[in-house]
Amino acid sequence: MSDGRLYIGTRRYSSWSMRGWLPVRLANLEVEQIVIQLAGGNTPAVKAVAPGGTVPYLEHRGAKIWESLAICEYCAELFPALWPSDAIARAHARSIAAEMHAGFRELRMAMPMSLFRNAPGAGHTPGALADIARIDALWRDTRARFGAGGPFLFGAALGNADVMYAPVVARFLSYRPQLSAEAQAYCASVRAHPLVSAWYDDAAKEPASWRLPQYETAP
Ligand SMILES: N[C@@H](CCC(=O)N[C@@H](CS)C(=O)NCC(=O)O)C(=O)O
Repeated sequence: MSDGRLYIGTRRYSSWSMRGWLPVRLANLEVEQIVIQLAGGNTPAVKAVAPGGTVPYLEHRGAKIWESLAICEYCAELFPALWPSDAIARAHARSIAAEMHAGFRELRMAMPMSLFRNAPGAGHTPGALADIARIDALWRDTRARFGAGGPFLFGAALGNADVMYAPVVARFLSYRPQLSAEAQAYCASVRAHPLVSAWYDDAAKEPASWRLPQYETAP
């Protein structure tokens, strides 16, 4: 029986939905999934259901959660392994997750997530490249300090910090900015995770009529 609902948007474009869906699946929440075709902003069907007017939006056993990072936190209450068990590592994980949630605006604007787009060189604005340099350094530093024992930011398991950066990985795979060897290896590991692969597979099955030209060809 379902314990609630997870509303997400068109998977091939909705980076924030990916950040809500992954922890829900990692924590094995039993929720009905409702996918809303996004209109590219101000989608009436999203505004009609989500308190913040955006997806992802999770309803679970009476809880209503409408920010992706808050969904990560909620899922970690039920499945604590989504954050590192060590307090210092956990503080670092929360810092980098929050930095993603609040920042990297230039990257997000210049390189919108479009899962099947192959556009090396597109969107390489100075601001986006500065964000990418910060992310590359942040991933290398995190892996060097906390990543021993596995391919993800905090080792063997994909956790909330990786979840927050999974759509960044998707962007890097489309737009192919220059990255360190460590960052490239990290991107390959995230892409190969079974749940990330499942997200891509589900996205590929969405109707062609849901595609938005502005995310397939521009910038
Ligand atoms: N800060 C929000 C951002 C969510 C967001 O902006 N979602 C986009 C889709 S990726 C959205 O719902 N846009 C409204 C629309 O397209 O109608 C979060 O972390 O959940």
